[in-house]
Amino acid sequence: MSKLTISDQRLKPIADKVLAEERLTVQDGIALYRSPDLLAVGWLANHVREKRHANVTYFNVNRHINPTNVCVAHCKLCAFGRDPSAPGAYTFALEEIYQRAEQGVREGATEFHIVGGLHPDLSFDYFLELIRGLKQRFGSVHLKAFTMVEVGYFARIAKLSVRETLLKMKEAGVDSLPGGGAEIFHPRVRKIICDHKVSGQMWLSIARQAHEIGLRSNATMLYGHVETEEERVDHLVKLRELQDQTHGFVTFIPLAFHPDNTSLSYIPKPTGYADLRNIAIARLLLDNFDHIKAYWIMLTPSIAQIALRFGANDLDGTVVEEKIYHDAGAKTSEFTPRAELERLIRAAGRVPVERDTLYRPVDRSKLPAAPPAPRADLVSLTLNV
Ligand code: V47
Repeated sequence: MSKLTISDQRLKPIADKVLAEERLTVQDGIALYRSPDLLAVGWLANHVREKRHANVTYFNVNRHINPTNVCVAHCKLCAFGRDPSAPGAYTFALEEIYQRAEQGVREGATEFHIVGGLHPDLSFDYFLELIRGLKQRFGSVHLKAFTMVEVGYFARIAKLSVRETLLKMKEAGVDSLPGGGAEIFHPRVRKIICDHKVSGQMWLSIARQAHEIGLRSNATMLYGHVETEEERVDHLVKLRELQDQTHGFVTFIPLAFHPDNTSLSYIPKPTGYADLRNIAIARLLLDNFDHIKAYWIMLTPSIAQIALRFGANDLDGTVVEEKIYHDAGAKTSEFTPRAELERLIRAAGRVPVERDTLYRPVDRSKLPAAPPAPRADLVSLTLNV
């Protein structure tokens, strides 16, 4: 590894702590955000990353499924949610979801990432049925389904406690929860960007309860809108405190705000500099998280690749179909084949390892055979009858 060169001398005491594996404080976090010396911040994050993971960089083969974009929340940050009768509103029938899932299995997916809008007319039972149906058909695929925000909404419409809701989800076949909906926990920010979502406190409480019943989850932070550096550090420290207690978070994913087609479209687009800084500071502050993910869809593959030298040790997956970022103006592809993910990782001097959702290496020779693709002639025959 190259030598650390610090041009911003205020970073020196923080560097000493990182090298001594001491926990960083809120003030350290703010200093890292304010320092112009991004390369030194990145060096320190890379040091921590290499101590934990050496050269290994994870990716997975997954498929995102968004059952509906109909949503009652009307978050200002979001370009995905629609009113039921708005142009572009959709809700998949269960059969359509199973078809998408089957295609995912044929492509080798080991994970379905399932999140959607807060639909005013679909019951909690509909979503339980969806999960049961997926588990029945594709039992070996990990179901990472429903954010804390959706769990809070299900509990409300089904008139259940959060714990009962989570237990029913687990019983139906949910294996873990994705990290979305966390945004920034501070109430000042939530009031502006996502007024009707569960509070930050509630998001954390739902995550805690999920972990307590054995459902692990991810965590995210949405940056680059109206939040201050103090509010970002507060968000990260709150996640660190909960992780100290539950050890239930698997990975942390910093998410850059994409403004197009949202009510906050006057906010400038994220910069590569901000992206790398957020990855690096997450790696440094979240000393009790094993993994920091550079989500290539949001960062672009080029920045995600550089992030592998700024603290990240995971590129996320093949994804295939992505709506939340693309509705908000993302110009990335919706799909990156595994060979390309491996190429990006190798070109950054790292060693690619395919993982499952819980970061166990995937041995493809042990996976069940994928179902055969439907024969085009038979499909058209059926449709013609
Ligand atoms: O919860 C919504 C964010 C999240 C916008 O857990 C936006 O493995 C930017 O959580 N600009 C969904 N961001 C994505 C997400 C995620 C992605 C990849 C992996 C995992 C995981 C989770 O996207 C939302 C919200 O925080 N979001 N709208 C927007 N306009």
